[in-house]
Amino acid sequence: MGKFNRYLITAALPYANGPVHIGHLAGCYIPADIYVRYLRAKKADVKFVGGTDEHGVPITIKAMKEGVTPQDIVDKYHKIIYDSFTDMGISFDIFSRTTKQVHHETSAAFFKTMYDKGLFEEKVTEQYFDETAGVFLADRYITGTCPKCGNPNAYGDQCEKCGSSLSPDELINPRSTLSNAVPVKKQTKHWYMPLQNYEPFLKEWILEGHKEWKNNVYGQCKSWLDSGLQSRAMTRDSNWGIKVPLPDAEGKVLYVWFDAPIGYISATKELTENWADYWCKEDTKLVHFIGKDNIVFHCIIFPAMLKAHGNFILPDNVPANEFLNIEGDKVSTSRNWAVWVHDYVKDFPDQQDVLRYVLTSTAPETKDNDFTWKDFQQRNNSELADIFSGFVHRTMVLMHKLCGGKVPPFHPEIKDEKDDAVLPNLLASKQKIEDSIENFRLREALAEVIDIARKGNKYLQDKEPWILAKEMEKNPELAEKNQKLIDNCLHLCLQLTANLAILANPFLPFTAKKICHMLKVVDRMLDWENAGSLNLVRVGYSLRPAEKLFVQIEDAKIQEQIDKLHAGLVKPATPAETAAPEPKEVKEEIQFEDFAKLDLRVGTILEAEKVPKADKLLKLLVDIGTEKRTVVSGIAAHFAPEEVVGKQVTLVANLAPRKMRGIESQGMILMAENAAGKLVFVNPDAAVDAGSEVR
Ligand code: B3M
Ligand code: ZN
Repeated sequence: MGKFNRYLITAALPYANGPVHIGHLAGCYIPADIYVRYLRAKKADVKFVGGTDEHGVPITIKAMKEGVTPQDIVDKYHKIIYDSFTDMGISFDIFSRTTKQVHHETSAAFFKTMYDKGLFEEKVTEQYFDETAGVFLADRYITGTCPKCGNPNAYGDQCEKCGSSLSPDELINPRSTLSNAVPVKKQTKHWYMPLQNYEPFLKEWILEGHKEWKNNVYGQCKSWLDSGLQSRAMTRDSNWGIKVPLPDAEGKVLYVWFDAPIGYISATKELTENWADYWCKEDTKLVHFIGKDNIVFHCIIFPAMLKAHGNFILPDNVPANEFLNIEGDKVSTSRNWAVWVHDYVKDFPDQQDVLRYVLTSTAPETKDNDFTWKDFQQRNNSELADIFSGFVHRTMVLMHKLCGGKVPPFHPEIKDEKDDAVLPNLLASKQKIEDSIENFRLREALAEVIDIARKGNKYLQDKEPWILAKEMEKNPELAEKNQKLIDNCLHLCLQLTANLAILANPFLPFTAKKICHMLKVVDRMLDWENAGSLNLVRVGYSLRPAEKLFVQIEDAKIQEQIDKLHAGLVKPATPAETAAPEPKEVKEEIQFEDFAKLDLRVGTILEAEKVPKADKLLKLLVDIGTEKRTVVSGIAAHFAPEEVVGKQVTLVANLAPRKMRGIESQGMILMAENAAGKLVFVNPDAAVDAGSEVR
C-alpha cells in the first residue's frame, strides 16, 4: 500500500439506455468490488464511486426508438441498473447520475476553467446535417459503410465490426440514424481540445511512468500515442446534455465523453464534504476499473483534461479487462445475445456468489474469454459445492457429531507435522492472495482461496476423524487419545473455516456472511488482519447447525438457461432475405435515343402518407429541385410513411401522369427488389442536390 493514504476507486458509468449484462459485471464491476472490499477489510480509507452515464447519443437514440423522452429512458434504466448492482453485492459508496445538478455544475465549471486558460481551439467546420430532422449528425447519429472493412453499419465514431475509430467524414454512403436521410454538409462551431499538445506529457507519464500497467492497457495507450493524437471536439450540437457554459453557445452541449468521467468527481462531491482530499492530494491512489472499449478515454483524454485543468491528481492505474463472450459468440445487445443480470438474480435467487465466483475465475483479464453455462455448472459443482462448501460442511457436521456442537480444544502435546503445516500454509496463501489482489490478478487470488479449502479437505481426509470415532466405539481404551486427535483435527478445521470466510469475503461476500452466522461470530471478524490467526473461534463456544454454502446445480436448470439464451436471440435476416434475386434475362436491345427519352431525376421525399383504403400505396411529395411532385407509389407494405421522409430517390420525371385511387401520380420512383421481395430505393451513393439528373 506504501505511499498512499487513501483510495478512490471508480467503475465505469454504464449508459442508462439498457440493463446490464454479465459482461459488464465481469469487465469491471466485480473486479472493482473485490478490490474495494479487500481495501475496506484492510481498514484503508477508501471510497467506491459509480453511477449512470445519462447523456450522449445512445440515450437520445433509445428515446427516439421508444417514442419517449430521454429523461424517461434514463429514469427507467438508472433504476434497473442500480438494482442489478445492489442485488449482486456491488458495494458502491455512491451510485449517482450524470443528470444531477451537482454534475452539471461540476462539468460546466471544469469546461469553463479550461476555456479561461485558453486551452480550447474554436473551429467552424462543415459537418453532416440531417435536413429532415434538423440536427447535426455526430457519433452514433450517423451510419455508413466502414472504409476499413466494408461493414455497411459502421457508426460515425466507430466501426463495431473491425473496431476502427472513425469520424463521420470517413464513412462511405453516410446516412442519418434518425431519418435514414442522406445528410448534407453544414457549418457549425465547436470547441476542440488539441490533444497533440499533451502528447509529450502522456508519453512520459504512461510510457515511462506506468510500465506496471496491464499489458493490454499499456499496449493500447502506446499504439494511440505512437500514431499521434489530434484535436478532438469536446462539444456537440444537441439539446440533451450539459449546456456549454459560454454566451454564444446556443444548442451546444458538452461531448458526453467530456462530462462522463467528470462524473466520478461529481459523485465524490455528492458523497463527502472531503471530496477534495480524494481528488487533489497526491497521496490518494485513484484507480479506474473499466472495460477495454473505454481505455483511450480513461488513459488519454481524461488524464489530458485533468492535467489541463490543473487541480486534480491522475489515475495511478486503469486495470481494464477485455471482453467476455457468451457461449462462443460476442455479446450483442441488439441481437439479445446476453445474460442479463436482472434475469440471473430472478432465476438463481440467493446464488449471487456463484456468478461472482464464475465471472471472477473466468474473467477476461488478459484476453477475451468465454462464458458458457456448462462451465458455470461445472465450476459451481466441483469448485464451490464439492471443494469449498464440502470442506466447511464436513467440518461443521463432524464437529456437531464428534465434539458435541462446540469448538473443541487443541492439545499441543499430541500434535503432528500435518497439524504443524496448517499455519504456515495458511500464511503463505494469505500472502499470495494479497499480492495477487494488489496487482489486479483476481483469478489467481481466488484460485488460491479455493486451494485453502482443497488443502483443508486433504487434511481432513488424512486425519480421518470418523475412523478415530469408530475405533473408540469398539475399543474404549482408545477413547481419551482418539478424542484428543479428533479435537485437534476439528479445532484446526474450524479455524481454517473462519480464515476462509475472511479470505473469500472480497470475492464471495454473501458466503462469508453465512460462515460468520454459522460460527456465531460478528462481521468484524472479517477484518483482513485476522486472517492467519488460529484463534478466531473460541474453544467451548457452541455453534449453529451445519448449512450448505453451495449446492449442486442440475443439468435441467442449466439447459433451461441455454434454451432461454437461444430463444431470446433476435435472428439476423435469413439467407433468403439477403440472397441475390434469381437473375432475369436481359430485355431486348434499345438504342441510345430510346434511353435519352427518359428524364431521370434525383428527388427528396418531403412528405409521405398512406392512401386511404389502399394497403399498398403511399402518397409522396417529392422535391425535384424545380418543382414538387405528388407521386403515388406501391411501397406501403415495405415502408412506414415516417421511414421514407428525407430519403433521396430516383424519379422518372417525364412519365405521363396517371390517376391512382383518384390521386394524380406525377412520376414513378425506381426501386430494386431482393429475392425475398423486399423493395429498396435506388439512390445516389452520396447526397446530391434535389433535381440532379441521372444519366
Ligand atoms: N458510458 C461507455 C460504456 O458504458 C460509457 C462509460 C463512461 S465511464 C466515464 O461503456
Ligand atoms: Zn470496419
